[in-house]
Formats: sequence, C-alpha cells, structure tokens
Amino acid sequence: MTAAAEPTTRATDPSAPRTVRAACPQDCPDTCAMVVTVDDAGRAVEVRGDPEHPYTAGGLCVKVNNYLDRVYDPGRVLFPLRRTGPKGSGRFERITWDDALDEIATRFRGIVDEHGGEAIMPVSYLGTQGILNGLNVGDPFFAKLGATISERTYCDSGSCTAYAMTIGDTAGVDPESLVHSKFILIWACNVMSTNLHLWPYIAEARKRGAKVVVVDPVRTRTAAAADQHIPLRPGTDAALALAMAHVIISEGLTDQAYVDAHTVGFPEFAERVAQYTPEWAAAETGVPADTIRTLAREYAGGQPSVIRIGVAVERHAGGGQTVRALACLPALVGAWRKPGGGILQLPLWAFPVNWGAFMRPDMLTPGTRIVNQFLLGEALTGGLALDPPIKGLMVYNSNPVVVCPDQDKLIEGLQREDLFTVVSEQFMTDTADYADIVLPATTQLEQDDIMFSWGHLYVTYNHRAIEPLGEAVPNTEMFRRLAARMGFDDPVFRRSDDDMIAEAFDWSHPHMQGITVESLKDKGWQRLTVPPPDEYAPHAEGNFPTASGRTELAASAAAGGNFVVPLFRQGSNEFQPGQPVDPLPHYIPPREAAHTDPERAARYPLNLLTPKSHAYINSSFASHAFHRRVQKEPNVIMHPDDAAARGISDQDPVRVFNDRGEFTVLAKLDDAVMPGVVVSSLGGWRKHSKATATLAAVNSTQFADLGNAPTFSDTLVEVEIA
Ligand SMILES: Nc1nc2c(c(=O)[nH]1)N[C@H]1C(S)=C(S)[C@@H](COP(=O)(O)OP(=O)(O)OC[C@H]3O[C@@H](n4cnc5c(=O)[nH]c(N)nc54)[C@H](O)[C@@H]3O)O[C@H]1N2
Ligand SMILES: Nc1nc2c(c(=O)[nH]1)N[C@H]1C(S)=C(S)[C@@H](COP(=O)(O)OP(=O)(O)OC[C@H]3O[C@@H](n4cnc5c(=O)[nH]c(N)nc54)[C@H](O)[C@@H]3O)O[C@H]1N2
Ligand code: SF4
Ligand SMILES: [Mo]
Repeated sequence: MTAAAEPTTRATDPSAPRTVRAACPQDCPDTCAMVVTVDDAGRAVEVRGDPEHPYTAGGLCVKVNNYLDRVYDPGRVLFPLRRTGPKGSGRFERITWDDALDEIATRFRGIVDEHGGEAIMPVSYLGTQGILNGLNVGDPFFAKLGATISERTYCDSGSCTAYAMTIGDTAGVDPESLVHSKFILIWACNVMSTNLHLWPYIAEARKRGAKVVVVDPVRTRTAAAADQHIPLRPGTDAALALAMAHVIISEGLTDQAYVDAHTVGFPEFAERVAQYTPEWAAAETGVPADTIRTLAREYAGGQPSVIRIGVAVERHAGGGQTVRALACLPALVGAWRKPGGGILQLPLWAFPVNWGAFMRPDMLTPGTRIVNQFLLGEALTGGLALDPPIKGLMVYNSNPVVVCPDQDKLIEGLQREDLFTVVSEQFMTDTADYADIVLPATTQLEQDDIMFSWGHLYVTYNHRAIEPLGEAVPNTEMFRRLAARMGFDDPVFRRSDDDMIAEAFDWSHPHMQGITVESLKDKGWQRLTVPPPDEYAPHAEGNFPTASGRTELAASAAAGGNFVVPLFRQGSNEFQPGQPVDPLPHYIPPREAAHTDPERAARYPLNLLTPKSHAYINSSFASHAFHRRVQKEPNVIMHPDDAAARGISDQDPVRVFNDRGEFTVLAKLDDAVMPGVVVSSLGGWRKHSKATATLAAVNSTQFADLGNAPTFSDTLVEVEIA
C-alpha cells in the first residue's frame, strides 16, 4: 500500500497558513492529487500537484496550473440570477436563493401538474467527476420528480459496451505497469494532451527498450514523440485491428496455450478474420499491407505488449466493433500473462463505487421514457414527437451548446419562450445564456468530495480548502435545497456530504482493505488494495469477469443485443436490449465516406475530426484569457494539398460546412493531417467564435453501433474561404 507522508490537512494554529489535500475534479483520466495553500485570511494562494503521489508526481497540467485564476475569476457566477433580456442575450439580474428556489419549485410543479413529470428533462455530464457532485448528483431528485431519463453517452459508452462484451468490466492493465511493456500501441489517444501523466511511464518503458507506435489520422504531439506513427483513414480502425488478427493467426503467432485455456470462440473467430487480409485492410484504411504485417508481427512478438485505447476510437459508425476487435488481440498473443501486457481502457472498473446509493434506480417509475442527450436539439424542437413535450430543462455539470451535436437546432430549442430552463454553473457559458434561472456553483476548492479515477488505481479525497465564494453551493447542497423546496422528504434528500462520503464506496470490498474515510481524509489518497504495478497481471490465469470467465472472442453477451452500460443512463441500471449483435467482431465502415455515401462525399469530401484541445477540458477553461492565449484562435487544420485545391492559404478565415450547419475559423496548413482529413479541436465557445457557431453545428446525432456512442469522427464537411 502506498500513501502520502506528511504534511497537509489542517495545521494546529488555525490562523496560520495551512496546506490542504485536494483532488483535481476535471473529467480527465489523471485525477491529480493537489495540495492547496490557504493564507490566514482564508484565501487560497497556491495550488500545486502533490509531489508524493506516484502518478501526479508534483505536476498538474497547462489546464489546471492556474486553477486559482478560475476560482477567483471575476466572471464567476456567485449569486442566483434571473433572466431580464431575451433568451441568449446574457442579461440577468441578481435574486435571492429564496426567490430562485420558489420560482423553480413553482414552475416545476406547474409543469408536472399540467404535463406530467416527463415534461422535465435533466441535462448533465462531467463538469466535475467527484462521486458526490458529479455524474449522479441529481439522479434521485429527477427520479422522484418522474422526469425524463437522460441518457448520457458522451464518452466511452460504446467502448464500454464492447469492452464488457469481450473481457468484462475489468480494470485491465495498471497504467503504472506500462514501464514493463515491450510494445506499446497507442490507438486514437493523444496521451501528451489528454492523459499527460501516463507519458512518463511510456517514456520509461522506451528507455527499457519498448517500441511505441501511434495509430491516428493525425501526427499529434504524441504521434510525433513515438517511434512510429501509422496514419489511417478515420473510422477504419476495425479493419486494421482485424487484419492484425488475420496476420497473427495465419502466421502462427498466437499464444495457443493461452488461447485454448482462456478464450471462447477461437475457431469461429479465426474463420471470421480469414477474410480480413492485409491487402483488403490496406485499401480500406490507407495503411500499406506490409506496414500492417510488420505491426502485427511486432505486436505479437513484443511481449508483454499493451494497447492504450483512447475514447476517440469509438466515435464512428463501427466504433463498438472496433473496440471488440482490439480487446480480442491481447488474448491471442498471450499479452495478459505478464505485468504491462493487455489492454488499457478505463481502470475505473477497479473502484468499488457504490453507484446505487447515488443513482438510486429503485426510485424510478418503471417505464419512464429515456431521451439521449445528443438528441436534445430535436427533443426541444418537436423532431422526436415527444408526448409530453419537454417544458422544463435543468442543466448542471455540462455545457451542451458546445459539446452536443446539432448545435443550431439546440439553440432553436433553447430559445423557446415556453421552455423553462435552469442552469447551475460556475461561469456564464453559452448554455447559461439561455437560462431563465442561473444557480451559482462552487469550484473544487470550495467543496468536499471523493474521487475515483479512470486513469490510475488511487482513491483521492478532496478537502474543502476555502469557504464558498458569494452564495455558490456544491451540487449536493443545491439538490438538497431543491428537494426541500419541492417538499421531497425521503431520507436520500437529507444526506449530508459526510453521509454521502460514507456511502461512496463498498468499503468492505477487497480493493478497499486498509482504506477508510478517516485514512483518506488524513492521507489524501491511497492506492486500491491491488497488487503493486510490478506484479499486477490480473488475467495471467484468465479470470475475466465475463459469463465464461474467458476473453469472449465470440461474445455470449451479444445475444442479448446492444446495451448501454448503467453508468451512462441517468438513474437507471436497466439494460435496454436492442437487436441481437453479431457475436464475432466485424468491420462496419464509416457512415460518411466516399465508398459508403458517394453522393454526400461528392458535396462534402473532407472528414472532420474534433478531438480535445490541449489547453481546455472539453469546453471548460475556454473563457479564460490565459487558456485562450495558449490554445490560440480556433482553427481547422488542413493538409496543404487540400488547401491548395481550394485556394486557401494559411490563416485565411474559412467556412467549414455541411447540410447540418457551418462554423467559421482560421485555416492552418499542416501536413500533420492526412489529405482528406481536417481537424478542429473541441471547446471554444460560441460567443467567442467568428460567426456565432462552433464545430458542434456540423456534427450528426447518429449513434455508433454499440452503446449509443457519438459519431463525431464520422463527419463529412467542405471547407471554403469565408
Ligand atoms: N487537454 C485535454 N485533455 C483532456 C480533455 C480535454 O478536453 N482536453 N478531455 C478529457 C476527456 S473528457 C476525454 S474523453 C479524453 C479523451 O482523450 P483522447 O481519447 O485522447 O481523445 P481525443 O483527443 O478526442 O482524440 C485522440 C486522438 O484520436 C484521433 N482520432 C479521432 N478519430 C479517430 C479515428 O476514427 N481513429 C483513430 N485511430 N484516431 C482517431 C484524433 O486525431 C486524436 O489525436 O481526454 C480527457 N483529457
Ligand atoms: N464534437 C465533439 N463533441 C464532444 C466531444 C468531442 O470530442 N467532439 N467529446 C465528448 C466528450 S468525450 C465529453 S466527456 C463531453 C464533455 O461535455 P461536458 O461534461 O458538458 O464538459 P464541459 O464542456 O467541460 O462542461 C462542463 C460544465 O460544467 C461546469 N461545472 C464544473 N464544475 C461544476 C460543478 O461543480 N457544478 C456545476 N453545476 N457545474 C460545474 C463547467 O463550468 C462547465 O461549463 O463532450 C462531448 N462532446
Ligand atoms: S486536468 Fe488532468 S492532468 Fe490536469 S491537473 Fe486535472 S487531472 Fe491532472
Ligand atoms: Mo470524455
């Protein structure tokens, strides 16, 4: 067990400057342990990374280094506000909490009485990922209200369905054991921007002789730092993965003893992949057949080998089957036998979070309708023919105007005069501009919380470091106040933050031995009670948490159909089985591509990718001057040949458009992107944009094949001089 030594919690002299242990709340795999210094006036004066924490190792990142500037930003929403101008105008007046709660309760009650609870829809995601204030904080309230269930499949939902079907809800490889890997395959993940603290482990492995390969249509800073970059056409990843399986099997590179003992469906799988030759995959992906052969041989031969998949791998029509194919590979080559071998997706599954105590699916009215948040624009404008229509909206922990596809329709919906919208925020985002009532939310320094991680195996405690600014409240307190005003008196609404912390984990779980609320409060963070990274090989002997206990090359769970992992659906732990899924991994080409939709491709020949910005977390931080300076003006990166064909020069303002919408940014010419691919990174706000819209205006609301995942990378556009 690893734990931090001195100092931090409170110093004995209450008036002396003190240091407080905290945790970065952002939706980022790294969940850094922070140390906050607070002066004797109760003002936070420094936030830094905890040097004792093995993973954080004293460093935060460009997003959060200046966290105090966010906390004390003059633009913070510090008091409840009521709209005074037209929707979207951003004109508001300060009101009291009492007035705000009265108005919300009166309006919500009126809507429920007239139209039923389903006429209210919550919209939320991961502005903070603390167990208390994050994903599930509003679930019991909206379940009690009988509101529409909000499906939140923004991030890794398709990947999780596919992963669970194949190897179960296992933590997979411990990121810290990557130092032992001999071959590291980074697939659709820009580690140096999005998972920064993993890089030192990769660098160490390299020092010890590992080869690092990146599969990405773009030569990102991560790809540039690797030994090899393999660019491929967006959304064709499964073709590459299946061709790797083809080479591994046809050339006898399998670890047959491991396959025989710890997989099911090998004969059918082998028969299936026989058709996916490297030559076929080369035509599909643009990767030369010889490169595919070499990749497969080196991957199989470089044991232990590891695949680090990014969230971006799911964002196209066949994203789910892509993850199915990738999750099969480690078993074929026996990668799981040693520490540092296997696949790394979300080690989150190792944390025994007591989700039920926060989601409270038992409080839902059976049969309550479910609406996916990607469809919010359509839901608000009548496109889904909802009965009852959505009359009330409550947004918290999210900025849908920037992160949700179909932006123009969403704006149209938010402008509806008969829609009552409440937004809880730290800042006046593009979404908050459309609120009737805005409620002020605290930042992480002003609230207690407890954190799992989706990038390492440490539990982290976040002590409140300072008093809430103005009248801001944590989300927990906001829902306590709302529930009280609605007259909801169930015990769940009377829980204090301490009560919730006590319920956060199954403390008796084997992974929590020696970890208690008290020890966490004291130490700040502790590693789960799992073997140390040098010995962490959870599937050396199989033991996959699947129905068969094996890697399911042929997935038995596919018979039950497509499903959404409970985490991604507000309040609900019910699977909603769809059509049965082919149990064997297969190739589903991108929906928007020249060979699948030639008519669309003729009009919109360029494939737009919208990955994460280096200096923002999703759309958070995109209003701060420092971050905007680092990120620079929003742009679209194009290959010089594509630009030349359109008469576009570097830094020209350009329109990026398709039949769904358009946005205007600067062109950046760079051969880091493949011809035919253009890249504009997510996060910039609409109100800062050149022409009122951002990239979400061109994204489609269509789901990927599994888990109702988004298809952001499956988007054709054209670009022209603005
Ligand atoms: N700096 C920063 N860090 C972040 C975030 C942030 O906004 N900014 N957000 C956090 C969140 S919520 C998440 S989900 C993670 C996501 O982190 P990542 O998984 O790294 O996601 P992205 O940056 O969106 O995309 C990674 C890479 O995938 C590539 N890509 C896109 N489509 C495809 C494809 O079809 N195939 C292949 N092979 N590659 C493709 C892109 O070119 C990009 O370089 O990052 C987290 N960390
Ligand atoms: N085109 C495109 N779209 C994408 C993606 C993409 O790659 N491309 N990525 C998708 C992914 S992976 C993700 S995870 C989503 C992210 O989508 P969101 O989770 O909506 O992320 P943010 O845009 O950062 O918005 C979070 C908001 O919550 C607020 N907030 C922070 N803490 C608190 C709090 O304690 N209380 C309250 N009430 N509010 C708080 C922040 O100020 C911020 O405005 O976007 C998705 N959308
Ligand atoms: S955003 Fe990620 S890398 Fe940056 S401080 Fe937070 S957890 Fe660490
Ligand atoms: Mo995400």
